[in-house]
Amino acid sequence: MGGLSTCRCEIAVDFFARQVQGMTINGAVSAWRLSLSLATVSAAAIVSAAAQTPNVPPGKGLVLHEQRQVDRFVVQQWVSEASPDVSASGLCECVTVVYEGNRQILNLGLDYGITRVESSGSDITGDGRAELVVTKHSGGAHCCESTTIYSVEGVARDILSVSTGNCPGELIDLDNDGVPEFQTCDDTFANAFCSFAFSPMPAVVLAYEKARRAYAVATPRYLNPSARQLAASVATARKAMEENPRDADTSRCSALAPVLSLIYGGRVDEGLALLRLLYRRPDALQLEHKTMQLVRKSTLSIGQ
Ligand SMILES: [Ca+2]
Repeated sequence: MGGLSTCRCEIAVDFFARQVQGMTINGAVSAWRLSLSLATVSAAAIVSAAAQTPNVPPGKGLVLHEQRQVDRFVVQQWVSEASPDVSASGLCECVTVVYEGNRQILNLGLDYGITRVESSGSDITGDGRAELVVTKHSGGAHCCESTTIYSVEGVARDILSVSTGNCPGELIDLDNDGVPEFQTCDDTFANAFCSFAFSPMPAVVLAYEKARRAYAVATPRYLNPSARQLAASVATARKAMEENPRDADTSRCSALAPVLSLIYGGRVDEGLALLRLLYRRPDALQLEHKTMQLVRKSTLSIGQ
């Protein structure tokens, strides 16, 4: 509840500041009078702010499961009356709605998985206000996660919307410029050339681009492997291939790990040259073609 009371006070202060702007204050107004006025206005504003968020089911047969404050928003989760169980991880048959004051800005629809709504913590778009981060997970050990980031300037507008399957994503400021990047991986190659556990999942970075007012894939700018990292990754691949000389699956996926780090880093030709060097089985050409097919198809690789 700490966040709730803090935010309400901000509303109160903002409200008070707006009142002051419209008045002529002479120098005789003392500090304690100001604090007293602020306290009085705060109390009034807290009551009105609390009454602002409507308590209206977003559909038939739904009951309110949880309401919480996220930054300047109120997030309500409504659960199906017919199937009211909510697991410890948050798995439920739920509809999540988001309010800013008395205005509903998002209805995330009916979801049978886990829906999380968080604040980006810092401003991404440059309007001085944090964004809303919505993560949906289907639940279970594998698959599927999606992340949408909304900038709320009047209406909610998505600045990132990405399905990452088995790959979790996180907002992290990789270049310390105050605007977080979105780091995830590409699970396009899961089960394509070997079992899931050994499948390469190249790291991917999406960065916010001011001109496009949206996130775009920017992996080469952030995760281009250094010569040292590449040498270590190639050594690991060679070792795995030597230890499993008869296992074609292991060979394919081991070789692809450093190869894909180059390709996703924007160095496609170098990546393919490395693949030809590392993997010399009869299906080498086939592997190369299928790999590039998957790379081109993926929305998380750079355009080929
Ligand atoms: Ca913003």
